[in-house]
This record gives sequence, structure tokens and C-alpha cells, in this order.
Amino acid sequence: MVSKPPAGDPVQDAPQVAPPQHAAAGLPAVGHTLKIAQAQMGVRRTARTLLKVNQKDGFDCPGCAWPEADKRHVAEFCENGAKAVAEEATLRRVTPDFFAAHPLSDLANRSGYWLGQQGRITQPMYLPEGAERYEAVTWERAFAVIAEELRALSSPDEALFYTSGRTSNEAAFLLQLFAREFGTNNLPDCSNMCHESSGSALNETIGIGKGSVSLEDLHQADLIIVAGQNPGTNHPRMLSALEKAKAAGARIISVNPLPEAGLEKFKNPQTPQGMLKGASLTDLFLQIRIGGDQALFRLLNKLILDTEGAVDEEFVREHTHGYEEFTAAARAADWDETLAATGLTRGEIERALEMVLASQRTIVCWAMGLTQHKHSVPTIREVVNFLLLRGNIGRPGAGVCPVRGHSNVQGDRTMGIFERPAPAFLDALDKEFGIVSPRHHGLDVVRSIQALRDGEAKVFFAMGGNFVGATPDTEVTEAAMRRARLTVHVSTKLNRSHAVTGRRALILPTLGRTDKDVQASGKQFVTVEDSMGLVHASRGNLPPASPHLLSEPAIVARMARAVLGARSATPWEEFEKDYATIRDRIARVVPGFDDFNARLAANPGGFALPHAPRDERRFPTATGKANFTAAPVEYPEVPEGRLLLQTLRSHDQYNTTIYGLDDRYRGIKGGRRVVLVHPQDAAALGLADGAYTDLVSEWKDGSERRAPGFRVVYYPTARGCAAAYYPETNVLVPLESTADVSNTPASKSVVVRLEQSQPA
Ligand SMILES: Nc1nc2c(c(=O)[nH]1)N[C@H]1C(S)=C(S)[C@@H](COP(=O)(O)OP(=O)(O)OC[C@H]3O[C@@H](n4cnc5c(=O)[nH]c(N)nc54)[C@H](O)[C@@H]3O)O[C@H]1N2
Ligand SMILES: Nc1nc2c(c(=O)[nH]1)N[C@H]1C(S)=C(S)[C@@H](COP(=O)(O)OP(=O)(O)OC[C@H]3O[C@@H](n4cnc5c(=O)[nH]c(N)nc54)[C@H](O)[C@@H]3O)O[C@H]1N2
Ligand SMILES: [Mo]
Repeated sequence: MVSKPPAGDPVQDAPQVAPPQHAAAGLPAVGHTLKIAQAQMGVRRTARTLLKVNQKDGFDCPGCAWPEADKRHVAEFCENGAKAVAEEATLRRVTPDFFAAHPLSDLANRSGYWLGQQGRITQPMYLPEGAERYEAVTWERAFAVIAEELRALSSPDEALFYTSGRTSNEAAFLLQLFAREFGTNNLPDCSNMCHESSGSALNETIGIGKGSVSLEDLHQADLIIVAGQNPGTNHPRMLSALEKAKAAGARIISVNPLPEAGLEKFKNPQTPQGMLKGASLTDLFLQIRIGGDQALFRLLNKLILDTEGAVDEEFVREHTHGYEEFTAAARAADWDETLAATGLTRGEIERALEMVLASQRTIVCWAMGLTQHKHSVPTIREVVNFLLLRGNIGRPGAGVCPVRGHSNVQGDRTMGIFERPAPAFLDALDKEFGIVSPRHHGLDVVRSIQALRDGEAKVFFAMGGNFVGATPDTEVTEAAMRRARLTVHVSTKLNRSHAVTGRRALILPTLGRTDKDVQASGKQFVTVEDSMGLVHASRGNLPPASPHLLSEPAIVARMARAVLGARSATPWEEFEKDYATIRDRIARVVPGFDDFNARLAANPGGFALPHAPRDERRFPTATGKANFTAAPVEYPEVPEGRLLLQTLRSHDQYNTTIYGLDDRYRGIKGGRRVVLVHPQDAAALGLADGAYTDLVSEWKDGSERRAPGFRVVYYPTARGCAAAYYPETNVLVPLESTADVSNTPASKSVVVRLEQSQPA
């Protein structure tokens, strides 16, 4: 299988390379932000919009899920948040004329960057069977097409309802209600590709799949370990929290195969002092080999057990289960095996241990570097073992901190967007609405693709996102999507998923976070939940990108009426008119949301959801205690002459949305088809810096996948490892290569061969 870059792209991918930087944010970041924002929004709109980001009377930044401090800055956004806002609040428009000028074959030949740059979609568009072009369609007709196809299915389980994590609580609640009234739990979401491994590991061990720390905890920690995360690019506001923690005396260990600029030094653009000098963040950099984290934490656990008085015995006795089995496994940890798995030295691990033992309050933060491997779930369980040993859960300044991606991905799950819902959740839903939800599990992202591929799923509906762009095994996935009878995308901007369609297709344009949302009862707001379980309101203030847009809750409500008709007793019309009525229902179905509307009114900054381990050291697991686990240690084995490739984000992208072709901190400019390789590994493979290579992934069933024409960049990554950007490299990730238990695509461990070639 070979995947070439789309040929119709006018933008040349011609990377230039300079040495990587050692500090993040500061003045260049501010200048860069304004340039990008003003190109899309103009000067006045830029000022007016950016001043509302993350303010109590404004909208939640559509960038990441990092929380806002209670005391806000005037400019409570980061460089990359501003890019996300500019991308949505752009003045560019994609009208029906655009679709008349660009047939499907043309759209399919464009890069994701080009598609995104065309602007906001203004009208519902329909691609009839066999047609070459999308044509404008009324909303009524669009919903009639959906109803026709959904009603024609032989089982509700032939439909798939995907959600990307930007969707509000209100829209997500309605979507899962609709799916269950319709009769399926097929609610795959972006979380399946993202923090599913965290949720799986945490649910089992501490009884709740969410992080246990607040911003205040970070500020109070003695030691913060940041593993498998690049906050300088993906959660820049986190750097302010790390800076504050450091100022209060915390130490930071970074565990990463790459030396990421943001973790080295942070020049806070919000303080004059920070702008000039900047604060060093990392005290100890553990340049780990990809996939070595479970081995590292296992050995640290053994070393803690071997140290007199290091274990919090009272906590272990009162609050945990499975200690004996765990200690037996941990005591067997082996230095030599750990050094081989991690690529670290004995001295580095001993230094880490000293810092761990000196800390009374430890937090571990992580993101995709820990979640997207075959052994991600046992890796995160080992992190939990590590924290439990010293009683670091459920006390100030300590805990687990999975740092979420999309701005409301955590809230969507809370609202019931999950293919394997808890029976108690369905019971509450059924009682509230007088329905009978299906109890059998639905399909996650990977299983949805398999079902489309095998003809078992026939209608695909997406509430946001870019399904074919974000999922693995691009060629398999695109072929699968083309087999669908109908594909529907609720979207703000064009992307690859609009060009790779089923037999019929619909694009339903919707309001974004920045748009004002007015319904029959007046101006509406929506709510979101951040990475630390804080729920708050989000209000857009810009005139909508077009008068033809419907909000996401309105789209679900109208779809439900068209599809379910008299079968449904749910007041969909009322929900569309007044979102407060949706929140009243959420309050009665979802734990922690009692008096939802009243609490929002009383707390403009939002309120925190309950979290039993954090709040009362209570662990709602099967054993009623926090569970130690004792999985065998795993790490990827890489055959001779091959490298282990991770697929990651550049500084100029938001997942599949490409803002530009630079990755400033890593010294890359003007192109994305680069592969970062350690100079000695590259030399051993006979590849000079600047040489071009094909990336060929080798899967255990003997199949090969190829991404052609990547410029080799000599880069100080861990030995034996390589890195290249997603989504260009998704083609290399086999659909079957997933994490055990969570089924998350193993996008951070792809065995590749590098073959000398030329620019694609
Ligand atoms: N500007 C911007 N912000 C974003 C996004 C975006 O695309 N752009 N995406 C959002 C989303 S949905 C998400 S999920 C988050 C993603 O946030 P991140 O997880 O920070 O994103 P990645 O670029 O995938 O970076 C993975 C990091 O893990 C490291 N890593 C890779 N493999 C390993 C390993 O085996 N062990 C260790 N210890 N480290 C490893 C990589 O070197 C890299 O630093 O960001 C969110 N915020
Ligand atoms: N190889 C590889 N693959 C990965 C990853 C990786 O690290 N490596 N990361 C994975 C992760 S962590 C994630 S979260 C997924 C992301 O998967 P998705 O969430 O599906 O992808 P995005 O690129 O974030 O989706 C962008 C699209 O969302 C639409 N959109 C934007 N705002 C709105 C809105 O307000 N409403 C609606 N309805 N639509 C909107 C726009 O049309 C835009 O084109 O990708 C995963 N895929
Ligand atoms: Mo994500």
C-alpha cells in the first residue's frame, strides 16, 4: 500500500531545517499569533475575538482542554489557542459556488491544509448518488435523506454516530439520547484514539477515568513528572502552571524521547520578566526510548520498595488492594532489562529516584506519548502503582493528571458519548425519558472502520471532526468509508472526510464556539468540562459565519424528529428552543450535575464535578479500594535495521487542521514531510541529513505500508526512534495495531524501514 500526498495542492512542501530551539513562547510567539489571526480575521475582529477567549463572559477556547485559573488574565489564551480561534472566526467562506467550481474529484486531490484554508462552510450541501458535485440543499431535505437511510437499515446497529471532542455537553447529551432512542450504542468518539487508555487504566485502578488534580494541586506539588507530552505546543497554558509550581519550589522531570523546547525553558508572554529571561522548567530530562515507560516506572517502584520507610504503609493498608501480587512482580524488575527498554543510564534513574524520594507530593502528567502504544494500559496502571506506593492520590499537591486533548472531550464522555456505557447511566436515561436503551455494547472507532469495511455498518454520521483524516490505516479506512450508503458530517470547515464519502453524502454546516447562538427563547450558551473536571459556560459573541447555519443541538433535535417521528416522546422542539431545558435533563440523569442551571448562574467561573478519590480518598472500584496491578513488563521490539516511529503534532496544526507548514521550536520551516532521526541511526542506515526517504511500515502479518518522500532531519531524539507528523503518516499505522484493552491505535509505535528515495 502506498499513500502519496495529494497532487492538486498549490503549496510546495519543501522543508528547511535549522537547529531546534530551547525555549517556548515569549515575544516571537505573540508576533506569530497576531500575524496568523489577522490574516484570517482582520485587525478589529482579531482584537474583539481574542479578548473573549476563556473569559467568564466569553467562550471556551476551542484549542485544548487545559483549565483556566480562577483569576483570569486579560489575554487568557496562548499562541496556539489564538490560531484555533482564528481558524474558526476566519472571514473566508465556502459557498455553494465553491462546490460548483470544485467537483468531488478535485476536493479529493487537495491537501488538508488547502481544504481548511478555504474558510467556513455556509450552507447545507448534498452529494446525490453518482453525482460529481455537492449541491446546495434545504435543511428539511437533508434531514429527510438521513431519515430515509436510517429507516432503511435492517438494524439500528448498522448506523454509526461519531463525536469529535469539541461538541458541547448539551449537543453531546442530545446525540447520545437520540442514538439510544434509535436503538444503538454505536457512539465512537475521538477519545477512542486519544485518552481511552487512560480511562481504561484509571477506571480499573482508582474507580474513575478522570484525572485527580486541580490547578491548585500543581502549584503545590513537590515533584511533577511530565511523561509523553509536549505542552509547549499542545497545552501552552500548562507552562504557566509549571512555572508557578517551580517558583514555589517544585521540581520537574520530563520523560520524552525528544527534548521538547517548551519543557526546557518557558518565556511567559504574560509577564515582562518572563518575556525577557524565561524560567527553566525541567530539572531532569529522561530521554526515554519510545515505549520504555512501563519498564521505567516498574523499576522505580522496585527501588521505592527497596528503600526503608519509602512506602506510605498506612495508605496502602487502608486504601489499596492487590499489594502482595504487585510487590512480587515489582521486586523482580531487572536493571539490565530496564536500561535496554528505556535507553537510560543507571545514573539517570538513580537521580530520578532521589527526586521521587525527596518529594512528599508527586503528580504525574501525561498525554499521547503514554496512551498510543500496544501496552499503554499496563503502562498507565504502572504509573498508578507508582503514585499509590507513596500515597500520592487524594491529597493536596499529588495525583494523576492525564492532560486531555479536545476542549470538551472529557465532557462528551461524561454526557454518555461512549460505546460501552455503564448500566447505571442507561437506567437513569431510560427512567428520565421513558425509553429502553440497548444494553449490548456498541462499536469504537477501530471497530467502526472494520464494520464499514465488512459491509456491516452502512450509515456514518459525524458530529464534528475529520474521521478519515484522523484514523489509522488511511487507505483501508477510506475504502471502508466509500462503502457506506450515506455519510453525514456536521462541520465548520472543509476537510478530507468531505471528499471521501459514501454513496450519498451530506455536509451540515454548524455554529462554532465563537458564533453567537440565538434560538426561539433568546440567546443561548453551552457548557463544557475541562481536563480537571470543571464545568463552565461558553458564549459565542460573533455574528454567525452565515445565516443558514444551525447549532449542533438544533441539528440533533431536528434529525431526531425527522428520524423518530411520533415514535419519540422526547420534547426535541423544546430542547432546540431553550438549552436550559436540556441542562435540566442532564441534571436528572448525570451524577454531579444537580441544580445544573442554578449552579451555573451562581458560579460564573464554573463548578467542579465530584471526584471520589480526590475529594474523600474513596475508590469506587470493583474491590472498593484503589487497585495495585501486576502486569508483565512490555516494551516494543525493533528488528535490526528498523526504527520505531512515533506520529506526532507540529507546532502549526490542530490535529488534522493544518495552520501552516512550520514547526518553529523544532527548527522546521516550510514543509511537513520530514522524519526526525538520530544522526548515528541515520548514518548507520546510510542516510545523510537532507536525504529523502520512503517510510515503510512493517506489520507482523507481513503486510507493508508506505509513505513516500520524507526529508531526513538529523535530530537529537532517543536512539532507535524516529518521529514524523500525523496525519501524513496515518497510512503507516495498521488498523489492527492497537492498544490492548483500550483498542486505541498504536500511533506512537510503528516499526519502519527507511528506503532512500526522492521528494514525493
Ligand atoms: N496546538 C495544538 N494543541 C493541541 C492539539 C494539536 O494538534 N495542536 N491536539 C489536542 C489533542 S486532541 C491532544 S490529544 C493533545 C495531544 O498532546 P500531546 O500528547 O502533547 O501531542 P503529541 O504531539 O502527540 O505529542 C506526544 C509527545 O509524547 C512524546 N512521546 C512519544 N512517544 C513516547 C513514549 O513512548 N514515551 C514518552 N515518555 N514520550 C513519548 C513525543 O515526543 C511528544 O513530545 O493536544 C491537544 N492540543
Ligand atoms: N497517527 C496519529 N493519529 C492520530 C493521533 C496521533 O497522535 N497520531 N491523535 C489522535 C487524537 S489524540 C485525536 S483526538 C484524533 C482527532 O480526531 P478528530 O477530532 O476527528 O479530528 P480534528 O482534526 O480535531 O477535526 C477537525 C475538524 O473538526 C471540525 N470542527 C471544528 N470545530 C467544530 C465545531 O465546533 N463543530 C463541529 N461540528 N465541527 C467542528 C472541522 O470541520 C475540522 O475540519 O486524531 C487521532 N489520530
Ligand atoms: Mo486527542
